[in-house]
Amino acid sequence: MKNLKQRLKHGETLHGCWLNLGSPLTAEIVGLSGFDWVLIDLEHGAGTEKDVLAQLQALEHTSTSALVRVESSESQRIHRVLDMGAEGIMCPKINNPDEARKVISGLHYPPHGNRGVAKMVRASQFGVNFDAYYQAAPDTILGIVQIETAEALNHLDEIAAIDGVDVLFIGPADLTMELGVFGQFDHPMFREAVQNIVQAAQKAGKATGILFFNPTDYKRYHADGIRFLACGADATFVADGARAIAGRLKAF
Ligand code: 3PY
Repeated sequence: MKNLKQRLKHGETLHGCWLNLGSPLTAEIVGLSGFDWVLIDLEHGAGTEKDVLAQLQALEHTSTSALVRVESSESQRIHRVLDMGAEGIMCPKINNPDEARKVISGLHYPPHGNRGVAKMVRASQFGVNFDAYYQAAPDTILGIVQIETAEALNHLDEIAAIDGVDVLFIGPADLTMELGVFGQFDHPMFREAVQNIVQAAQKAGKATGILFFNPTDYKRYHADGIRFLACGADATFVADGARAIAGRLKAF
C-alpha cells in the first residue's frame, strides 16, 4: 500500500531516506531497495522542480512513496509538485501556526485549502481519474512541517494541533545550529527539544519524523517515540559505497 498518511494513522513506523541527486535512475534504484518513502529534496538537492517529474515517474512502479521537500511555503511551489503526483509535501523552517496553516492550505483543494484545480494533471492521470483523486486527496496527501527553529519550539502544541499537519519533522542540523550546539545530537538542549516535539505530536495524535545518517542512531530515535525515520540520502549512499570500495582496493 502506498498511502503513507493512512499507514501513519494506523500507527506504523515508516522508514525513508532523502533523494538529493535529482536523478531518476538513482530514484529508481533507491525506490526498489525497500524504503517505505523517499523525499525528493528541492531545498538542498541538486535537482530543480523540472527534475521532480522524472523521479516521480521512476518511483511509480516501485512500492516506495514519493514525497517532495519544497524550498519555501509559497503555495505555487506546493501546487506544482502535487500536480506532478507527489504523495505529500515537506516544508522547511516552519516557525509558527500561521506559517503551518499556510502550508496546509496549499496542500488541499477548496473547501479545505487553496490548491488550484486542474483536471489534466499527472496526479489525476491526466484527468482520467480526477474525481477519485479529488475525493481521496484529503485522506492521502501527507502534510509534513519541519521543526528546526527556536521560534517553532515555542509553538509546538499549536502547530501540532492544526488539521492537516500529519508529521512534525525535526531538522537536526538546522535545529542544533539554532540552539548554538551545531551537530551535537547528544546535547541536552537538542535532546530536550526532541522530547518536547515528540510529546506535542503525540498529544495531538500526530507523528514525529527525523533525518539521521548513522543507522545506529535509529534505536535512540525510535525509543524517543519517533516513527517517521529517514536514514541517509542517495548522495551519501553513493559516497559511502565508493569510499568503501576504494578503501578496500587500496588495502590489497
Ligand atoms: C536538517 O537537518 O536541518 C534538515 O532539515 C534535514 O535536511
